[in-house]
Amino acid sequence: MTTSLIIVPSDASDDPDDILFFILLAIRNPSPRRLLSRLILAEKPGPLPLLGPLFSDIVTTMNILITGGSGFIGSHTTELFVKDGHKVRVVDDFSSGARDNLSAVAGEIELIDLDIRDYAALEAACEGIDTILHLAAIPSVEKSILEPLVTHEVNATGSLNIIAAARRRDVRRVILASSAAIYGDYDELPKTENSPVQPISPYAWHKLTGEFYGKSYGELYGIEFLALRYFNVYGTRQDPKSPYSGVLSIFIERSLKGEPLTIHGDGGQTRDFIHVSDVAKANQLAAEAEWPLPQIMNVATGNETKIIDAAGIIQQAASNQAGIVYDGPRTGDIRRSFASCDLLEESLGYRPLINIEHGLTDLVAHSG
Ligand code: UD2
Repeated sequence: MTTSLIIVPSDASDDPDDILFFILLAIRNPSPRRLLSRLILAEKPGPLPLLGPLFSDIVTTMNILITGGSGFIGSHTTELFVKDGHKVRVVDDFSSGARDNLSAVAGEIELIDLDIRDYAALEAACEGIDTILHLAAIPSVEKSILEPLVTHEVNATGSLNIIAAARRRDVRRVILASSAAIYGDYDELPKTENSPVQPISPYAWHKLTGEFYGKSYGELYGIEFLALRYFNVYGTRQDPKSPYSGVLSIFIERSLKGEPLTIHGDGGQTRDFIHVSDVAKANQLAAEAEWPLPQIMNVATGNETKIIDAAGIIQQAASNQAGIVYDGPRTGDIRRSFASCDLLEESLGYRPLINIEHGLTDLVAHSG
């Protein structure tokens, strides 16, 4: 890991109140990055002027391996790390991702075409890496029900491969992309990291298995392990083509074609929809934050949105008058889902920024 010091020019504010404010925040927030995000959250007039002649941003660059880096969440996250000056190695087998998703950073990353089931190749790819962000998976509940063995191999054994390879190659930190699916149908709301886990699909078991392996390796070998439980992620590059794609990507595609939207059930079911750029930011902060951190964190907004309301926002943004067709509810559909994201805020100093109206309107505008 490389650490460099950047000195802020001394023409910044030397107001004693600002300097005192900065020192107090610095004491409470030993991580410079966390400090900066706190400064932004505090709505003071921009972080740099506050630092004054005292200086101070310590920028730490790392060698990060992102599995599934060409996918929907992976490619947005990869772009963010590159933008921030980190050295990124992407491992992907392009089973659901695409090289095109990485076109903006193609010359700036190392890209290795491999399947995470190939342990030897994976271990070699971990050489010289500080942190792994493990996003590669077959992220489909339905596929895990239809093909439990192959999805187990990729999602569960694949995660163990990552953690075992990290240990062999002295990788300091492993971050696993986990899922709200782990909470299953338990009706406590909002879901906190202490809510009981009740997997009701092979996919949820795969993710929970990865969490347990990670925790064990943390205890046995001192690997800094954390699992981020993503809720319903949406944004550009999400594939709308399968019937099991995220509801918002399906609604946007149909709206742009002027087709009616199909709602399963009465549309009163809710989800905690989080924009992919907020997820990418949470990934980045989790990689950069100082240890210790909680081992499990929800990545969500804390807001619940009815499916019928999301449909309305999309139809309006796309000027789609084709209406809604109601279909029977999906078997096993969860009625309400939203998360507490207090732990995310306390630990990483971050609260997702993009609200659903803005996120969807913008997405429709960019999907045309
Ligand atoms: C999400 C994940 C799933 C699993 C699950 C765990 C996605 C795409 N799916 O399923 O992999 O992790 O959470 O709890 O992230 N709907 C419609 N019309 C449509 C499509 C969907 O009404 O054309 C409804 C669907 O019945 C559900 C809601 O929209 O009530 C959200 O569906 P989803 O598939 O986007 O997400 P979810 O939470 O069911």
